[in-house]
Amino acid sequence: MKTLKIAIQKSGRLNEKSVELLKNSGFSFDNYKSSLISPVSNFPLEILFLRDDDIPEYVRDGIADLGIAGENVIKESGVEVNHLVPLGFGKCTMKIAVPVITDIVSIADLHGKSIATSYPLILEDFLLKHSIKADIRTISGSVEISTNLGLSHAICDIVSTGGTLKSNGLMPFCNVMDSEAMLIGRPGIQEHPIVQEVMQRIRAVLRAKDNKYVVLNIEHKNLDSITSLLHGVRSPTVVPLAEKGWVAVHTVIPETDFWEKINQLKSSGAQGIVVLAIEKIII
Ligand code: PRT
Ligand code: ZN
Repeated sequence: MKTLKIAIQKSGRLNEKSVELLKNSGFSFDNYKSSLISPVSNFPLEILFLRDDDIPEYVRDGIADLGIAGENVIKESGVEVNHLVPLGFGKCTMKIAVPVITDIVSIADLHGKSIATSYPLILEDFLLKHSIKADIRTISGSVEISTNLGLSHAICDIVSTGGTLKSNGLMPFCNVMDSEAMLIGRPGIQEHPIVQEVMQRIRAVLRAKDNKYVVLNIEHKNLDSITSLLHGVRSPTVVPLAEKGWVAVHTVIPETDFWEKINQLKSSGAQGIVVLAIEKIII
């Protein structure tokens, strides 16, 4: 079978998590800092290590069949690629930020102002949607110091914790877009059997991450009230215990409302609750 290529960031914020995700998905490859391409030894796939900005174009042009990049980078590239699987890491928000002391208090106040950014296309699109005419100043890095240097009235940049804004005397003003790492593919490639397999494996790892495997003991007479609380992969597994009238229940609980569910289970008589991490969930 023909080997496909997946492009991931060579170094930077998305590199480690992309490598971890692919390795957890069962793809074995070497991750030497010097290599630009690494074959997967147990699957017809090759890993290309690139700058994140190049990934959407490489995927569109067919140099890579798949890629992992931030949605912000994909949108800014203006390239048409298919968004296949949101990957849940590299989460951030692109925001417009203004100096702590400013006369910009509403979006309309951005009219006629200058805004510095490394993401001119995303900003232009946002301003157009709000019918604002502003002067977009494209700069390639250290956007957050541009207001202090008198280069612009506001900035538009990626914010994660907000620490960088704060240390530069800026405050978030409005959200432009949310972003996370995304598995992308050239249009149509998702029908390819290798891509289907890659997506199935990645989804299995992501699903597992979002859930916990839970084993608990309960008196048989309380079983109905416990099972009504559980919406696991299917109905829970119930195993009799050596002690008469007692059973063990095995189930999967989503991370999102984990503690709420555990407390409800305890209130319904669950005892000896054991929680285990899951490696993969295949449905
Ligand atoms: O070398 P290469 O071109 O591949 O990488 P890069 O330097 O262009 O990108 P990199 O590695 O910094 O980020 C890769 C991707 O991670 C981005 O495109 C986003 O999708 C995502 N991401 C998630 C972030 C952040 N969080 C983030 N906090 N990208 C950048 N930042 C920067 C931001 O630009 C700002 O300078 O962190 C600063 C703000 O952080 P806080 O925590 O202080 O708010
Ligand atoms: Zn980059």
